This record gives sequence, C-alpha cells and structure tokens, in this order.
Amino acid sequence: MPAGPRATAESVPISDVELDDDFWTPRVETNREVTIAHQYDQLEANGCLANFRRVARGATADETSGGQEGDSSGEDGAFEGPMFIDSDAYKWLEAASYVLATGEEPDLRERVNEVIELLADAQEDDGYLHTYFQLVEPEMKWTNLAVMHELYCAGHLIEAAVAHYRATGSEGLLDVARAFADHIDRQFGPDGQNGVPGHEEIELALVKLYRVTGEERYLDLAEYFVDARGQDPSPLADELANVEEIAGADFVHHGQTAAEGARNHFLRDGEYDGSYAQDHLPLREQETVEGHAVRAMYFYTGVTSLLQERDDEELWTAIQRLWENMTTKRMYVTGGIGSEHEHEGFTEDYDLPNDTAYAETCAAIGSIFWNHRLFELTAERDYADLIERTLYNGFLAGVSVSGDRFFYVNPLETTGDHHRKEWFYVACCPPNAARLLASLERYIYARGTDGETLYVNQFVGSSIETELGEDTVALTQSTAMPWEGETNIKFTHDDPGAFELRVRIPEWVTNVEATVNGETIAETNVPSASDDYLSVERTWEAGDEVALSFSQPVEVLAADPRVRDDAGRVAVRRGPLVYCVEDADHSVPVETLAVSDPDDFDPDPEHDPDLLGGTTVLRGEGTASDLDTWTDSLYRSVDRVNRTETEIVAIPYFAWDNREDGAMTVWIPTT
Ligand code: FUB
Ligand code: ZN
Repeated sequence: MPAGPRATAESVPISDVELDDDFWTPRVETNREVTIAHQYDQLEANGCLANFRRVARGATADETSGGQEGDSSGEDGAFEGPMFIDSDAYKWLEAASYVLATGEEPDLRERVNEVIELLADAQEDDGYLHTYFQLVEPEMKWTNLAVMHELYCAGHLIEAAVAHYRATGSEGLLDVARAFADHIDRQFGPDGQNGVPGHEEIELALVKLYRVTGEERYLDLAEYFVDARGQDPSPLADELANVEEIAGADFVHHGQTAAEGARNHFLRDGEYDGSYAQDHLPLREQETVEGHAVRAMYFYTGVTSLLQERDDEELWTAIQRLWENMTTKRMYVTGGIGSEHEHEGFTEDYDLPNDTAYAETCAAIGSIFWNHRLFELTAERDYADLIERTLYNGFLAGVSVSGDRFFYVNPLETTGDHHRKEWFYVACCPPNAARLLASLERYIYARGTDGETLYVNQFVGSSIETELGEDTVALTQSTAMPWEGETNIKFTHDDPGAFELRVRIPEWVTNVEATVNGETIAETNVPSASDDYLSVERTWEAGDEVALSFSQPVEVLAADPRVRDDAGRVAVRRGPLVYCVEDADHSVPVETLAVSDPDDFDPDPEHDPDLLGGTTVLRGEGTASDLDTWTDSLYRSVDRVNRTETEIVAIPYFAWDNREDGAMTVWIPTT
C-alpha cells in the first residue's frame, strides 16, 4: 500500500517480499494452511455466509427477523450473529487476498471468488450492503450509527476490496466496495446526513480507497468523518435521545438490546458521553486516549493515514499527544491496551490491572496499524519499536501455535481458567489476526519517499526485490531473531545502486556491533536516543554484506510505581520478548513464586528445540512460599513464612496456554 505524499517512507509492497524465517515462516504457513481454512468453516458454521445467502435469495424481513443472540437456525431461519457479523467475512477476504498476493493458491482463489460473487448478489442496486438491515430492519438503515456498525462493516468491505484488487488486479470486489462507498458518500456529509460511526474504521478504509482509485471525494469523506466526531451536539446524542425509535431497539446483543447497549456505553448520569467512541471532544482537543481501545486505534490509524495526505498541524499535535499518553501511561508491557472489560477500553493513567486486563487482540492489531502509519509519516524508530513489541507479545499471544485457537482477551495473569477458543459469537479477533499474519511482510521494510533510503525495521528472515527511486534493490536478510541478536543483510541486485541503508537499532539494545563486508563500522554501546538507526550510505553492489550483532541480555523490568498492580513485582524481557511464568514449568503453584533480590535475578537463556516448536526459556533462581506451612492461618508474621529455593522458568508470553491448564503471570512478586 503506497503512503501519502506527506509521508517520509512507505512500506515495501508485500508482493515484493518473500519470507524465509525460522520463527515467523512456520506461523505464517500455519496461518495460510490452517487458520484461513478453519476461519472459512467458522463463517459457515456461525451463519455469516448464510446471512449473505438469505439476502441474495431475497428473504424478507418477516421471514428473518427476531434472531436471538447465538441463534443458529439455518438458512431458512433468522438473521444470525451480532449486527456486525458481515465484517468477519470481509476480514477473512482481506486475509485470503494477502495470501493470494504472495502465492499461487488456486483453491483459495476459487473460494474467494465464490464469496465475492455472493456479496455482489447480496448488494442492493443502490450499493447498500449490510445483512442485518437487509434482513431484519430494511426501513431503519442509518438510524442507529452509535451501535449498529453499518459504517464499520463498510470499512472492512473496502479494506478487503483494496487488498483483493492489489493482489489479483481483479475489480469484482472493488466494484462492490465502491458502490457501497458511493452510497455512503451520497448519504453523509455537509449536504447529507450529519453522522459519525459509533465504531471507527470507515475513515482508514476511505483513505485506502482513495489511494487505489484516485478519487478525491473518498478522502474528503474520510476527513468529514474525522472532523464530525466530537462535535457538540453529537449526532450520536440525538440517536440516544430517541433510542426506542431507532434501529436495533429489539435486537439482542450481548444479553441486552441494542438500545440498552447504547445507553450503557454512551450515557453517564443520564447525559450523553461520547468518550466510549472518542466522540467527547474534537480529536484536536483530546488530551488522553479514551474509550473503547479498538475504536480508538482504528480512528487514530485513519487520522494518521489522512495526515499522510493532507497537512494539519493541529491534528498532528493531537495525535502525538495521544500516542505519548498511551505509551507512557496506559499500555501494558506487552504492548496490549485496554484495562477494562465493560467497555473494552482505556480507563485512567497507570490503571493496568493484570488479571482483569482486557488487552483485546484487535486492539493490539489496531495499535500496530496506527504505529505503521506513524512510521510511514515520520520514519521515526519509536513507532517501529512499538510494532515489534506488540507483534511479538500483545498480538502473537492471541493465536495458538496450532493456528485454530484464539484469545480475544489477553490478561497478564490468570489462575488457569482462561483459554483460547476456536471462535466467538463476537469474532472480531480471529480474522483480524489472520489478516495481520498474512500481511506480515508489510512491517519489515520501508522505502524512503525520497527514493534514496531503504529501512530495515523488523528482523525477519526474508528477501526483497523492489524499486527504490531509479534503482532496483534486492537483498536477503537472515536473522536469528527473536532468540539471538545476529542479523545478516546481503545485497543481491545486479546493478549497483547508491542509497542509504537504515537498519533499526531496537530500543532494548545496549550494545551493537556492525560490519560492512567484514569491516567494522560500529562497535558501540548504545548511549543515546540518536542511535536509533544504523545508517550506511554507499553504492551497494551484489555481494555486499552488512552484519549486525545486538546484545540480547535478560532485562529485569520494574513498572512505574504508580502502576499499583505491578508494585513489588518484576517482569522479564529478553530482546523483543516479554516473558511469563506458567504452572506447566513448575512443581509448585505459580502464585507461590517470588524473586528474592531483583538486582541479583539473572536468569539464563536456554534454547529448547522441542518446546512449542523451539523456544528459548529463561531459568533463574527464585523462591517459593511453602503452602504446607499455611494451613492454620490466613496471615502470619513474615519471619514465620517458609520459603524454599526453587528454579523459576519463564517462557515467552506469546507461548502461554499452549500446554496443560494452569496459572500464569507476567509480573512476578519480589520478596
Ligand atoms: O464492535 C466490533 C468489534 O467487536 C470491536 O472492535 C471489538 O472490541 C468487539 O466489541
Ligand atoms: Zn477483537
């Protein structure tokens, strides 16, 4: 996906990148071979495709209304699933399209084409497409933007269409998406309905649609939706004032009618409060990240995409302020975000409970999207760093090693009752994870828009052949990451090309050694923030090699003392990986474990090739409180607490809950 004219860099297109990585390739292949097929079956099993079929065969509202949550009454029955279930199919189509972009997959291609045909059959002549409304409340379209997700689904349809068009050159799905976007363009805006989506997504999608079609009105519409949010009075407040007369009044979702859901999320003390959907203030006035975390991430992604197209200093200042607030006060060490279940979102500064963390997989993915746009805009390392942190930790935990089980919620501590599931009634996370893994290539390399800079942002074994200015650049990256800090970059293109190679030095690196063709160009502790990229400018020829070696010590981390849930605890990180301890590796319960002296806690890395496909574990000396001595009292004097020395074994957070049930914690108590 090309970036906008104001961007400093843009991702190398995924079709120019070929993965070959010990860590990621098996996961990406599992995604292609297991996850995509598994998820298609779930689209069938959960009624998503059946809804489209009902619409396509012209089922009427009388036949199909009255569906209850979890209803699965077959294609002759009611509308099935949550009101945004269409988006599951769209995200699946997007993931499948990335797979088509990077490989020959005739069976998948055929399946994708069948789904596209189905969508085209279900679409109304005026471009409208949203199966809930078509099947259940055809007269109530666009009356409940707060809750009913029409614009959200449209956004995902557009994203799928852009991905499919770029992957195949075929315009079938793009035509469907454009027709719906045109419908929306006629419906909303200064000359139409004053509205904003209750769940952002359309904004970022319209920017993508603009880039693929060149039609400026899609960009205008994206800008309209950005600026219309947070105005007083909000159009959503009007809806809330007439909640029994808008769509969804009788539709049961999450055990409550859509009307009750709207009240719960958007009313505080009887007054409209739009913070759940970032609609409490114009974005340019917002100081802190608020509300539902996925909504916030998609919104900021849309705004940052827009900033790549159109200059707006005030919006940019606000976006930077929000990023600062999120990353320094409202984010888990895993890169996960969202501290609270009820509204799936942010709460207050430093409120980061571990056991009741929400940290939705989609929110981690949304953060990666946002940071990707931020990197393109600025070419600054911090954003690529946060992509790395989130990718390896907050995101990757969301998918089982087997590829067919998913977390929706990603706590940092559990007693053993939280497990991945094969699907969900609200199934936003699984296909979101599939589309991210299927487009992992996007995050590895970027080209400077000056045509003279090539960025290596993520250490993932791969080859690229891509255009940079007038040159064709080809190189192969091989790496031992994330287990060890060795990376080798070898140029393979035929014609020499002069440009700057910028290789990210991750924020966790304390020491770097680098050579070009065997000659040392850097051997240094990394003392300052200016050491963000290793920069080498020269005429690169076939055979030139850059070798990097990063120190990868075990870091024992403390949290800001204002994070009360982490007080007196430490977390362990090595390279990009945050670790956790799990019952499966201990003969005593995880809740009894402690680190005696954090300054002396120095676990050793040990690579176990048989553990979960090959995993580096950390083994260190800790103690365990002897539960046998706690039989007669709930409290006792500390000098009567017996602790025995025990080995603490930590595994990467992403790998937890892939073995037997048991407790897990990221933050380990100290004594
Ligand atoms: O509302 C659509 C999606 O469902 C959200 O992004 C998720 O948080 C889940 O609520
Ligand atoms: Zn989700």
